Amino acid sequence: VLASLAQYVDVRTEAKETKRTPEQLHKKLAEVDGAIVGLSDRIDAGVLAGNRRLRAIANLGVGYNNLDLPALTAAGVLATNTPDVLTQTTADYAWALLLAAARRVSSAERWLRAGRWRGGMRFDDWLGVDVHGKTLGIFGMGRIGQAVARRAIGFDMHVIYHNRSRLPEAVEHECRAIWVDKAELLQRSDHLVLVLPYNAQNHHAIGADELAHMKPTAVLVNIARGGIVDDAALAAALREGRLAAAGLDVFEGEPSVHSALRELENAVLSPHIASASADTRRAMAQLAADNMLAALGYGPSAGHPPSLLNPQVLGGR
Ligand code: 8YV
Repeated sequence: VLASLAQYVDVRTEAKETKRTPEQLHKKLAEVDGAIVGLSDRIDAGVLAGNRRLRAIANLGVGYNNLDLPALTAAGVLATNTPDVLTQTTADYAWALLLAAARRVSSAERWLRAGRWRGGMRFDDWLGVDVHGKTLGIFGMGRIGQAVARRAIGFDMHVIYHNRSRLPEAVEHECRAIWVDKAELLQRSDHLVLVLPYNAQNHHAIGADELAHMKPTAVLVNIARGGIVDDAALAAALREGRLAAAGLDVFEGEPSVHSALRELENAVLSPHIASASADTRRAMAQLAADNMLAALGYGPSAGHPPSLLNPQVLGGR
């Protein structure tokens, strides 16, 4: 990927283990024509202030709530993301979390590794909840939500979904999914997967009230964004048995994770890795690189980045 960039532009790479501060970002962005950034890089009017050089930001991710798009557009900076290439891998991971949480995989493994499987085991030890044959709720039915739904067919599940807008009938039919309102989604879902984009309107879309309407035998999976779920309210529901289990890949304020969640045996937790397969991460990096080159006017799609988020900027150039 780097070589494909280096054919046309001077590339600077940076190992980044800790989050960059806005001041560091401001300084870095002033020195480059384009930057490939990650979700922990918040690109807003502040970090762009006074920057006359920057022309493109390529986000390494499909979700781009880290980008202030109006600010980038106002500054004349092209912004891109990485849709499609991660859809299937991310949908696979929703299932990994759902199955692991429902069948208590992580907790059982911890128990085994701790050397506690010594004598016999009771017939009714390690009982989980079933996934097959149940009703799967999907909150957010974009590309990834639809890919999650299609996999449910193999588990003989009924799929209901909630989305701002209903899908075309042909897509609903293909996914065998039925639109319901949010209240019905919460009440009827045996298990619920969150795949909606994060924005100010859906901050804590799943909070104490919503959790109170879910079944106590339900598993909640969040592969969307931290902030969509009120993590403190979720931890309380899990601790008090008002929800069977949760599979969480994203957290409010990540990389720190609410201590109450970390203590729970019925929460399967992972560090935002839903798109992390070798093939998909390579494809994401290549798409980000292709977007960057095209935005800077190089390569086969010069001037037309494949996944441009603010085409208005091109009109203004
Ligand atoms: C991250 C994601 O981009 O695409 C998204 O929206 O959340 C992930 O794929 C990935 O973890 C790289 O930071």
